[in-house]
Amino acid sequence: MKRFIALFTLFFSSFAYSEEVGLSENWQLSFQAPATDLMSDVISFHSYILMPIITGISLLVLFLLVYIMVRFNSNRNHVASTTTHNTLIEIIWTVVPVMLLIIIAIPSFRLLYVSETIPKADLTIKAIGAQWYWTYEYPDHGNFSFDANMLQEHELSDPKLRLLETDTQIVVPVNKVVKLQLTSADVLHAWTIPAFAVKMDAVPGRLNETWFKANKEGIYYGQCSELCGPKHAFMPINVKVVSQKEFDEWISFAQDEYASIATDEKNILIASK
Ligand SMILES: [Cu+2]
Repeated sequence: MKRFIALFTLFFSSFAYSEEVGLSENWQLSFQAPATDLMSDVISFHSYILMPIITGISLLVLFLLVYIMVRFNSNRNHVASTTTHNTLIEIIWTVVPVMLLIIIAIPSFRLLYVSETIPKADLTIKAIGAQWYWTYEYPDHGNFSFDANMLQEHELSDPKLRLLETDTQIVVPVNKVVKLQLTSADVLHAWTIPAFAVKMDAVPGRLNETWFKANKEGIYYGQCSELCGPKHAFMPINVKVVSQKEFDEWISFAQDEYASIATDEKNILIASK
């Protein structure tokens, strides 16, 4: 009985989402807590439209199977029925699935449209995938750029978020539309933050665009989501969502910090020539 209750709770907890901000948790079945309106809508779509339909279909099929096994087994039916067609049933099993698909398609297309249409952006960030790290540029803020490399296990502090933490983080202000431009320096990568409902391929020689507007401060974690080579699992993504004031402070820090790295690299290049 205990096991049954545990399974039951597990099943229904899949309708809800984790409360941990920006992070998955052990034994989690469903989504991370949403941090954008788009992700909230995706979760509602899953929980209030898809799950009830799927559950209804599964229960109906299960009921029909059990009913047929009990009612029409050979012990109870010595002479098999030879019925082959029933017009009414055929109309029902064609029309009902079509209606269900339409019910699913309308909100699904709406979500697709929202995710594809970029509103007027408050800031632009360019992410460049590379084997096996991400480079970020802030073209609206002095065009500084920096790399984000995964922290090794001995570099992690508590709580140890293995394969998730990077040495630098992109910082964005809360409740602002961020336009994200994506490309790659070598092979296909994909930039993903589950809590934002953002997943976009980074393709060499092509500039993809997507957007997000985070409505909760916190650190959000994601991982490269396109098989890009042996270290595919080792190029995580960190986004730190902060207040506008903290963002402005970070920008002035980053302009000094990362501009000097760029100058150093340039000097090394010049020196090596
Ligand atoms: Cu990758």
